[in-house]
Amino acid sequence: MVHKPSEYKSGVYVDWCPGCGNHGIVSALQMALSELSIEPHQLVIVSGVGNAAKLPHFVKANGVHTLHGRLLPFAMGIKMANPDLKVIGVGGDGDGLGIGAGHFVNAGRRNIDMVYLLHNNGVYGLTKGQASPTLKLGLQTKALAQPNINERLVAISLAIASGYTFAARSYAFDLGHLTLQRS
Ligand SMILES: Cc1ncc(C[n+]2csc(CCOP(=O)(O)OP(=O)(O)O)c2C)c(N)n1
Ligand SMILES: [Mg+2]
Repeated sequence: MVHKPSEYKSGVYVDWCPGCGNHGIVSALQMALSELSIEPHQLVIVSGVGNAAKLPHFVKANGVHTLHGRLLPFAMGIKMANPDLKVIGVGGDGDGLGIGAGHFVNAGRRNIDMVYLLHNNGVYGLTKGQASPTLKLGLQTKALAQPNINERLVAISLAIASGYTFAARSYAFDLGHLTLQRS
């Protein structure tokens, strides 16, 4: 049965700030689910902690909001125990590449059949803008006393080095590219 993208909205109030890229990502996800005709009951979305990690609340599907940085072990366990389910992990760059960096690397080694959406905004958004591992050297956010003194981690390079066999990067408001639509 085909569902319109709007039918993948959960009805939970979306409390991300106006203009935040997270809105683009959840819209693209709902468009992709519609295009692939995925039934909400066949899907599980698993997140860690952060602004990005609120996403499972906003999508009509099964959802688990787990611990900071620990979404990948949860998601991999769900997929291995229930291979017929579609499993999507989602979280921020702090969640996935800071506290969860070890899981990020080892999930690539396993490379099981699931999707991981990493919202990369360069900051710990939920806790007001501290530098995440992907913030560029020399950038200063409101929460930093001085410009960032660390080199950034490039998520896509780490993904490829870790063994992920499909790794792609896009822009949060390029919905056509995010959903791999061709004009
Ligand atoms: C174990 C633990 N350490 C620290 C925190 C505080 N904390 C909450 S969210 C967060 C980082 C969020 O950044 P990111 O994952 O990039 O998500 P964003 O808010 O930018 O989408 C931190 C450090 C926590 N909740 N749990
Ligand atoms: Mg972030």
